[in-house]
Amino acid sequence: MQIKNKELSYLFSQLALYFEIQGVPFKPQAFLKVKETLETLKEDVEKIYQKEGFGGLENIPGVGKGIAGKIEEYLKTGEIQELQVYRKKMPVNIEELTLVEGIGPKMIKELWEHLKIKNLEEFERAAKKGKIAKLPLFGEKKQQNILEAISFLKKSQGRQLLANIYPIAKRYEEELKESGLVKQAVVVGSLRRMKETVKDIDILVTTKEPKKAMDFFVDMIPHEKVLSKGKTRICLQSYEGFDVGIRVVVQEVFGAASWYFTGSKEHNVKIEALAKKKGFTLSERGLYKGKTLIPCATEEEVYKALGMQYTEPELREDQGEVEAALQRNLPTLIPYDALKGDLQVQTNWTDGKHSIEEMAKEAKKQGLEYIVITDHTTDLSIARGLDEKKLLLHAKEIDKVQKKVPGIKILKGAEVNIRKDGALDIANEALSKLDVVGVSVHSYFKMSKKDMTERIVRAIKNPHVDILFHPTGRVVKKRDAYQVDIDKIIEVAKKTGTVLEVNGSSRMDLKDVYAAKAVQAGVKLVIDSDAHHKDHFQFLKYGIAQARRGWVKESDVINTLSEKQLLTLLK
Ligand code: DGT
Ligand code: ZN
Repeated sequence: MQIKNKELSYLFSQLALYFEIQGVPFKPQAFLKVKETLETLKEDVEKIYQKEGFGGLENIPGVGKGIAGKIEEYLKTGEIQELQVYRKKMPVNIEELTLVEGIGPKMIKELWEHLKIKNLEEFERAAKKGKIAKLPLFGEKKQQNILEAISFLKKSQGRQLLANIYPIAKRYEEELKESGLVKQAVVVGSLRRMKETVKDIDILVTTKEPKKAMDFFVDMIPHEKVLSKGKTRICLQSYEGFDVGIRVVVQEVFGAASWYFTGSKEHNVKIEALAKKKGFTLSERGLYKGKTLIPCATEEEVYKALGMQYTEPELREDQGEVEAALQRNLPTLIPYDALKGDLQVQTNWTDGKHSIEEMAKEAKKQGLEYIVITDHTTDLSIARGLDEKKLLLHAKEIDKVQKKVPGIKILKGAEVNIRKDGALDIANEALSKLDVVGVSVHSYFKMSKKDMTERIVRAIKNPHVDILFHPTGRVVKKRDAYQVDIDKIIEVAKKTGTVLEVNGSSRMDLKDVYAAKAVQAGVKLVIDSDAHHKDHFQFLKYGIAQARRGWVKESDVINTLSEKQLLTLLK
């Protein structure tokens, strides 16, 4: 990527935050749009400007006169004056503060105006002293929640959410391959295993021209600084704060090296011991019998030499996969292209960004055969949840859109709230008219384990309920799961034929190990994107990844079925 594009996209995200805080309408969205465009733009804005002038900038999608002016200003002066003014007036690390669960722009403004709070540390200190509770938008309970949220945030700092780092890593991998300088390039480490959070990006390449390839790499990656540099390895600290490294190896050891750097460490340790037992030594330097290198250009050859089945990266966590691979007993994991539908999609009827029609069209474009529109219901007032009457209008609208968008089936559903006592916020009569009913917890997260479990059990025993959405309520890097007896939920789901969701958005809930438990108990799963925006259908792959990490097969997942088969199977 191009460094100026990267810097500008960061500045526009900053502007968006400041404008949002000031309550300026529309502009924040426009700035965010440009930020996204710049992030993926192949050409360098600086070159565009040099070649085509101001008009060239205006030709970039989403860039009008005003924004083109800001880009020009930055290219000429290295600054955007308007942003400088904001930064002077309110020198707050807004990005950091918005990471705290439950904190929005208005609150950040209040924190600054009343207490001059600039960052997370000052926020935490003030909360500990009880100063936050006294602010109009806060209060005693909110202060307590903030302290918990901050402590949670601190624990996960330094790790990136898979969905945020995966596209970046894949782009680097692609650009390296396209450069013509490398023979092979593969992202390794926890990213390749598709772990829910990832510390760094590591890329392994084979090349005849290590020096050239590494220079290209340094040019390609917008970085703060070079952390380390050797003949075959270089590590940079990226603009976003995480490390990106590249390592060059020779063809004959690519199999062993990519195996080694993919990990996990626990998986590696076990395999290394096994190799030793069989008279080999295996490390990042290759597979050896005595002093003789056994050339392995692929990981398949490494596993084969050890008398094992090839083990998919998602399984390499020492969760029994080594033993299973020795017995040729590994499951065939659900493929990344296996989903035919998405059973959790929100629209602008509640808290989604786009209309039913826009979401349906996009889903079709993504190759899905059906989607279920599952807008929120009554109790979720921040999302303007639908009541029984509005659900009927919603259904009518779906019928109308269905006529306009052929080639994808739009099913009727809802994301129904489970109340404190386990009752639902929509009457059974109305539920019976929907194709798919999903339920979820959106309130009273802090109940005892026993009460929460009973609450959910009561809800899924309702004969109209098909799916329990995001069963443990966590949001990765934001919020821990609520206290719940997952084994009990699985047991009742099995009895009632309730499907459990693996949510591909930042919830990643069920998480890998729970998904494994569920399918072992014979419970069916659904993998959803939980899309609130057209771009969110891509989250399906992260959901599939978590399912694969939980040893899930295609036959365990109901949205691999055709629409007809699916509807027959549901309660
Ligand atoms: P991360 O970075 O925390 O998200 O997780 P990983 O798995 O990417 O860990 P990282 O980057 O520290 O190391 C990359 C791989 O290198 C790791 O997955 C396995 C391998 N590795 C690192 N340390 C050791 C070790 O002490 N023994 C063995 N056998 N392998 C190791
Ligand atoms: Zn790593």
